[in-house]
Parts: sequence; C-alpha cells; structure tokens
Amino acid sequence: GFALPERYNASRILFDNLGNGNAERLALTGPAGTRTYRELCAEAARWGHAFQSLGLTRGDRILLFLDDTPAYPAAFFGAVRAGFVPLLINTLTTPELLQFYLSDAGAQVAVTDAEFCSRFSAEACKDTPLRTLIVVNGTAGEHAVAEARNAGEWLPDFASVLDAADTHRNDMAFWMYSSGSTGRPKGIVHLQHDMAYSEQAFARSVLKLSPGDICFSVPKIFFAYGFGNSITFPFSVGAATLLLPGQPKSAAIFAAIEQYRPTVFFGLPTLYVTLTKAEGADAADFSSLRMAVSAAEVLSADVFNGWKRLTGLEIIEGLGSTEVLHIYLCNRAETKKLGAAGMRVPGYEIMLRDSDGREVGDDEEGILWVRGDSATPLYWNRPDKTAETVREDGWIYTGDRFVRDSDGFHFFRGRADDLVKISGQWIYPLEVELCLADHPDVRECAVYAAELPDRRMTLKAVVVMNRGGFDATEATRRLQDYVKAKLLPYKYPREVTFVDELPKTGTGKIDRQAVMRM
Ligand code: 3SK
Repeated sequence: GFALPERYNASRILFDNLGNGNAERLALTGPAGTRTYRELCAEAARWGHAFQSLGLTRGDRILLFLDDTPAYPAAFFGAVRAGFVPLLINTLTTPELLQFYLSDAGAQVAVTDAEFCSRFSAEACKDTPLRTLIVVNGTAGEHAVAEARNAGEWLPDFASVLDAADTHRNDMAFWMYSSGSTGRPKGIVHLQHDMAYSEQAFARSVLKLSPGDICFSVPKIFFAYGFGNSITFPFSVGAATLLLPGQPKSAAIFAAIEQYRPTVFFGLPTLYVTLTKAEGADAADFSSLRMAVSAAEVLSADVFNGWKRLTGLEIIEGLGSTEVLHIYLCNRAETKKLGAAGMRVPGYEIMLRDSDGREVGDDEEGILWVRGDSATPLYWNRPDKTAETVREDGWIYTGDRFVRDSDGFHFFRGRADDLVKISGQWIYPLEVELCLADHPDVRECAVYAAELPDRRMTLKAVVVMNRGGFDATEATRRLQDYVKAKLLPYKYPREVTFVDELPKTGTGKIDRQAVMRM
C-alpha cells in the first residue's frame, strides 16, 4: 500500500498545491476559463461554505450533473473538503435515471449547468428529496426544484478559505454510478484515500507527470477514466488540465490541442478512430503532445497505426474500472504489446482464475480478479451486488476473461458469460470482432450473438467501412472469408450489416445495446 495519514481528506489533492510552491501555477485551462491553484482553491472553499449554509450534515450526498468546466473541480473539492459526498453523474442521463439517482443517494442538493436545468423536470424530481438546485455557467432556466440558486451571484459572498473536514482516510468521499446496461445502476462508493492511491499506483508509474504537463482528457470528468485524467492526476503534481465543455467534435479537439498545447492526451479507441479519419486531421498540430493514452475498449492495430502515422505517438493502452477507480493493467512506453490491455500496474494484485476458483497459468484463459486499495468497498444499498463483485479480502471479481502471456501481458477475451454456441461450435464474439476490426477496409465494427426465431444462436456483425461505394454482398463475403482464414472456418459473422456510424454511449464506447437494435 501507499502510506497516507489516518486523518485524511481527499481535497488535499487540490489544496496541498497552496503550500508547495504551486499556488500561482495554472491548474485549469481551456475555452471555459483558466484558474491558478490559488484561484481554484478559493473557489472550492466558497463552494464548501455554500453547501454548509444549506444545512447539510457530514456525509450528505450532493449530485453533480455537470459538463467539464472549472465549476466541476471547484464544486467537487468544495463538497469533499466540507465533508459532503458528491455524486458524479453522466449528463446524458434520462429523467427516469436521474430520479433514481436522486432517490437512491438521498440527494437534497444538486449542481448543474444552466443548459441542463430543464433536465430537473417534474418527472425527474418526483418523490425525490431534492430541494435546492445550484446553477453554474449561466442562470437558472426551467426546472421543477423548489429552490434554485445562481452560483455566479451566490458564491462570491462566502469565505475563500475553508479547513478540511476531519475525515478518516477510510470515510466515504464520492460516488459514481455503474452504467447499468443491465439492471439498475449501482452507486459505486469511493473513499477518501482512493484518489491518492490510484495516482500513486497508475499515474506515477505510467504517466510520470510533472508540473509542466497539461492533461487533456476527451472522456469527461463524470466518467472514472476522465476523472482521474483531468482531476486526480494533474492536481496531485501541480500540473494543469485542459477542460473542453460540449460535445467532443473533432474540429474542437484539434483546435483545443493547437491553442492550449496539452502534453498528455487521453481517449478511447472509438475517439482515436474518429480523429484519425476526421477532416482537418492532417493539418492539425499535435506537436505539444508527448503521450496518448487509451482505455475502456480493446485498441486494434489499425487504430494504433493510424494515430501513429498522424501524430508520431504510440498510444499507451490500459484497462481499468469504475470499481477500482482507474487503470490497473497497462502497457508502458518502454514495454508494450499491441492488442494487450497490458501488465499489472504496481499497487494492484491481479489473478486469473478458472470457473472452479483455481488460479490458471500463463497462456491459459481465466477470469480476472483484481485487488488494490482504490477499489470500492461496496455498492450503495446493494448487498446482493456487492457480494457478487467485492469478494473475500477485498478481491474484485471483474467478470472479464483474460489470457496472460509469459511476459506478464494480459489479453482480453470477452466477458465471462459471452461464450455462444453457433452451429454446434463455441465462439467468443469478441474474438471475431477483433479479427474483423483488423481488416484494412474496416473502420470499426461490433460483433454480437443473436437469437434466431427458431431459438438457435447466430453471429452478427455491424460494420463501418473506410470508404463508401462498395457492393454489400461482395464485401460481406470478403469479410467473412478474411475471418475464416484468420481464425477458424466456423468463426465468422453469419450476417453483416453496413452502417455509416456505430452508436456510442455517453462515455464514447460502442453502445452495444443500440448496435443490437440496428
Ligand atoms: O474502462 C476502463 O478501462 C476504465 C479505465 C479507467 C477508469 C475507469 C474505467 C472504466
């Protein structure tokens, strides 16, 4: 483990910069405004006082429904410093889910951007404890909350200094919700020490940030990956972060890189595909970047090579989870393998076990278990789901299948329950998807098993080609032949649908539920 004092409050990640010579350094940059560490700490302190003035008690939850602007880290650290527990919520949330989050967390206070006010509709607020909505980046518009306050007018009256709540390092600090693609989302509880642990484990060993760095994460702060990239890691070392609000369009990303000159870039494979093929990519100036990181999905050789051709940078691929807070398997600039999620990150223990619970050896497939001190102790109010995931001695059961090679690299093989029998033969759809994605004509694709009317299973692929103007029947045969030749003759998609674009989730991953409806 990494040593932290018993009494520890996670707001120190920001506030320690006041006492170590970083106070006048830039903490935030980007089109939504700049802040030095001194300015950001003052703003966070005002937020803490403002929350306290609403009569909340220690441990009360505050829902943050925010885009990436300076208000996000300010409200987050203000809440944590004052002893409250922020919930980081995806801004694509439906009214029904927002109502669930407010009720599940018992949040009496929420913070949102002016543009999202109308999301706090009568439907979303019905039967919830929400009583105050604090509005940032504009003034309150239409909403159904009893009381709204405009942060711009209200906050300046509060003091710009605030002592940290006397929390234990194991006290609850913040929550994120699981995406809930199956069943209702689960509140993933993180503790005061978790941010520091993920920084000391992953960021120090892989990113090696220094105060001169500027991080730019296109995945947003409400996503655990973006939260570490934009907040925990840069603020832990007095570096800066570039925040880009709004929809991450390629042109806006290129312009932000050129104007604000970030040094470390964070994306997902789907984003790298889009950027590599985007209009204006060849003319964009990437010279400020020293590193590009990818997580959340398997990175194909095509995407890796395309980005390298464009920028000269070799993407560093890793894998993490919201439960563990950030990346626990990663490649390094010095040691990497294409297609691998990477090696164990120091600070995390990794184990592959078969379905009987026995550890498997190199080159054998097993379910990945991970243990490390940034992992959640529980899902809020869900002892059933907690018991499935948080196992004995803090081991987290991920449900992901992996193979580890003799060099310690881990290769994702799909979910534990992904195996399907098609024409009497077992197939993992992901294996077919990865193979198809490597075809030179394929820009991106998703492969999934579907039930036929006669209850048999079949394998379907939805594909975006690099260029239009092809014959679908001929292209289908070409892609099928390619996979049959590369894998085995029965491992091919029986049906191929060509589309212009794959649907994406709020966090930029391929939306597999939506793909299956295409
Ligand atoms: O999906 C991932 O790989 C990931 C990485 C870092 C933090 C959170 C997640 C889900």
